[in-house]
Order: sequence, then structure tokens, then C-alpha cells
Amino acid sequence: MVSLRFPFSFSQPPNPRHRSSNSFSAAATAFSVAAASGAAVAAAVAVSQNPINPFLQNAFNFFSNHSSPFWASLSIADNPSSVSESKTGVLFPSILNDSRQLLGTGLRKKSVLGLKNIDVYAFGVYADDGDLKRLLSEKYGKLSFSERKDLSKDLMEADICMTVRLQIVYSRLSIRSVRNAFEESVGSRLQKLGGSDNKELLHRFTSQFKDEYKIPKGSVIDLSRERGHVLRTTIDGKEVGNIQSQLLCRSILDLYIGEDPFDRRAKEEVELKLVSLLQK
Ligand code: DAO
Ligand code: DAO
Repeated sequence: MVSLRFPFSFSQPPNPRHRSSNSFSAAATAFSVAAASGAAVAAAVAVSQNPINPFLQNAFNFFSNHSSPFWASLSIADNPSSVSESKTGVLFPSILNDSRQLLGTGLRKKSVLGLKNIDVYAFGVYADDGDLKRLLSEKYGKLSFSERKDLSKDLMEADICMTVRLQIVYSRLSIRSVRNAFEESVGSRLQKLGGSDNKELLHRFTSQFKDEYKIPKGSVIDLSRERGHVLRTTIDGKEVGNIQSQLLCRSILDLYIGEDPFDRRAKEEVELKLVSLLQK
């Protein structure tokens, strides 16, 4: 069992720049897990890019099914109490709300005036364990490896409880810039996926962000899709609103695991995790 200093620090994630001595082992473990999962991601990507290459497929199946030392080190990643996002070191609990498991982590960057790229937040994508098992066994149980495409698309569209947790790393975030960024990123997805004018829906969501809210570095925002496509937003554990809209839920998830995600590596991590759950 890996010992972490802040295994469940939900509201105050540790500042990655001030690692305690005790987190050295966590950092070392995170590094080896990241290195191992990087190799696994590479393997999975190679497999997905070469769906008919039997060597790659066999190699991937071998790693998936055998407890070789390589795979054994990955098993730490199966259930540590928390996982660190590789570029920021921000920690995410492996399990959220008792039943949502972490599928992958990533980083949202934003280019400012085309001059510099700032790191805005680290994120973790979670899905309900039971819902996930149901989807995977009903839909994919009987398919061969190469037929299992579009795993993340199904995840976005099915009525599966999910959470995307955002942990703010940028220290000068204003509500106004959140609203603007949101209108740009989510607005373009609403347009793409909904087709028609969705200004009212966008406005319903952004009007939840009251000017008096503060989102300093370390704030934790959960965007959760609850049963029946209800999008529930919490900031540091406090609910700020909920909106029932399949299109809005789908558009938010599209930012992280859609066709043009914020962090491609995070999406690959999610898909790899889904594949590994299918192998169990
Ligand atoms: O300081 O002007 C600036 C740059 C601000 C960039 C803000 C990007 C906001 C991204 C959305 C954050 C959602 C929590
Ligand atoms: O990164 O472009 C983006 C959009 C992310 C969604 C941000 C939702 C923020 C909701 C909370 C606002 C806090 C006042």
C-alpha cells in the first residue's frame, strides 16, 4: 500500500510546489506508475492505430492478462488512494463519492493572446463503477478487441453517472474569464452537437457563476452528470446549481473525452482504463 500524506484531501489539494518530505515516496511511486502507464498508453495507442497488427494485439493481451513485473507495477495504479496528474503533481482520489472511479487525469491549458500558454486546472475523469460494468458487459462483453471502438463516445452518450473534477492551478482566475472561456469552449460544443441556437442553455449554465464566487488556486469544482442527464456543479463541495440537459452534459464531457479534447493524453488514459476493465 502506498502511503500518501494527503490521501483524501478533497477541498485543499496540496500545493505541488510544496511537496512534503513524506510525499517523496508518493512522488516516486507516481513517477513509476506514470512511466508504466505511459508505456501502457503507448501500447494501447499502438494497438488502436494498428487494429489488425496481430503482434501488437498479442503483446497488449499478454500485458493485460499476465502478472509480469511490468504489469505488476501497473497494478499499483489500479487502486492507490490517489493518483497524481503528471504535469502538475495535483492529486486526485481514486474513488469519489464511494462509487465513482478515476479513469484518467489531464491538464487544461489556455493560450492567452496567442503569446503564452497558461496551466488553468488539472482534471480527473470519473465514472460510476456499477454503471460502467453494466455498459461494458452489455455492450462489449461479446465483441473482439478490434470491434471495441468508440468506448469514450459510448461513455459520453450513455446514462452513466460521471464526474469531471477540476482543481484550479492558475492563481488569477476571475469569474469573468471563466464565463468567457466557458462560452467559447462549451458554446462551440453545443453548436457542434446541438446544431441550433443554444444561447439560452449556455446562459442558464453561466448564470450559476455569481460574481461574488472566488475560485483561488486549489479550488475544487466538480461537474457531475447524475442519473437522467442532470448536470450538477459543486465548488469546494457546495452545490451551486443543477440543470437537466443531455446536450449540456454531453458537451461538457466532450471537452475532456470528445473528438478534440483539451488533453489528448488524458483521453487515451481513459480509454486504456476502459480497455483494462474489459479484460477483467
Ligand atoms: O488572466 O486573463 C487571464 C487569462 C485567463 C484565462 C482563463 C481561462 C479560464 C478557463 C476556464 C476555467 C474553468 C474553471
Ligand atoms: O475549461 O473551458 C473550460 C470549461 C470548463 C467548465 C468550467 C465550469 C466552471 C463552473 C464553475 C464556475 C465557478 C464560478
